[in-house]
Order: sequence, then C-alpha cells, then structure tokens
Amino acid sequence: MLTMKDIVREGHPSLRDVAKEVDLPATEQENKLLADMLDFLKNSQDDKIACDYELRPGVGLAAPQLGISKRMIAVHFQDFKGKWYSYGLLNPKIVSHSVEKAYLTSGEGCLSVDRTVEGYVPRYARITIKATDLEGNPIKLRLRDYAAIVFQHEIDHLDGIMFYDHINQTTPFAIPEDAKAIE
Ligand code: K2U
Ligand code: NI
Repeated sequence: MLTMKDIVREGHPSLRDVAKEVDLPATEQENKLLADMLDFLKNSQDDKIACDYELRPGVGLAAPQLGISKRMIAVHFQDFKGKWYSYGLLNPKIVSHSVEKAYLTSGEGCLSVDRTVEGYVPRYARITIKATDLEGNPIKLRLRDYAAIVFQHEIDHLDGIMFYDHINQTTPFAIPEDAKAIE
C-alpha cells in the first residue's frame, strides 16, 4: 500500500515537470498504480488506517507526487451536496471552462507541501474534463465548485503547477475578481 514515504515533497523535479501522456491501453503496472493511488486516498480518509499508517488525509493524488511523471490522477471525495467522486483517471484534460472563477475560502494545501501557504487560489468555477477511466473507458465529467477545484488542483500537478503559483503574492487574500467563494 502507498504511504506518506512514497509521496515526494517540494524540490523534487517531478513536481515541476510536464508529465507524459499514458499510451493506451494502459499496462497492468499503470492500472495497478492508479488503483493503489485511489486506495491511498480511501485509506487516508479512514481514521484508524490513517492513524496506524500516519497518513495525511487527501482528496486527490497525482502520479508526479509519487515521482512518476505520467498523466494519471486519483480523486476520492464527496462534494458539499454529498455526491461522491471516486475515480482513477488517465490523461485527464480540461476541454472547456467557465469565465467565472471560484476559490476555497479556506485556501488550499498539498500532500507534497509540508508547510502552510496562506491565500486564495483562484480557479475556474466550472470545467468539463475528458479522460480514460480505470476500466479503459472514455469518460466526460462536468464539474463545478468544490469538485472543479479538486480536479484542477490534481490536473495542475500534471503540468508542474503548484497551488501557491496561483496565489497573488502581494495581496494573497485579495478577493479574486469575478470569483465565487466556496466555503
Ligand atoms: O494533490 C494533493 O496534494 C492533494 C490535496 C488536494 C487538494 C487540496 C486543496 C484543495 C483541493 C484539493 C489534498 O487533498 S490536501 C488535504 C485536503 C484534505 C481534505 C480536504 C481538502 C484538502
Ligand atoms: Ni497537491
């Protein structure tokens, strides 16, 4: 099982590289890695397992965070209406997005960042993504608000972008123009 020792931290080159597309169909090894990434997130949200294995809770994970520069992400979370999003995705791509932005009023964190970086992270309020799922099927997801933010955080990792790259360095808590606050 994956644990925190498998997650690379700031300064590791894979966090700043542009990850490579996965040739389809994915290999058995790639599918196992993606399944392991999803299991890590589930384990990190199980109080007993997270405590026993000292896992930080996570709602998303990208392969570059494991030092693997491939376009693979996993997400496992409920949105504020209680809808579950639990996916292992290959080659996710944002195919359209809103002009309107959104940001988490709590700011963002990252499993690869062992420090608090304060400030609002402006992202698109609504996105449509296309990807290939763990079963090898093409998938299209229309996402908004918190779900859109989580997926953008993970897809950023595939392009070497960290959440704090989006924070206004001079006025980190300035309300991003035309943006909706997600509590
Ligand atoms: O990519 C990662 O490092 C996982 C992040 C994803 C994330 C952070 C902030 C906003 C959206 C996505 C971790 O999940 S950070 C820890 C966390 C745990 C529960 C809820 C929010 C953030
Ligand atoms: Ni992150």
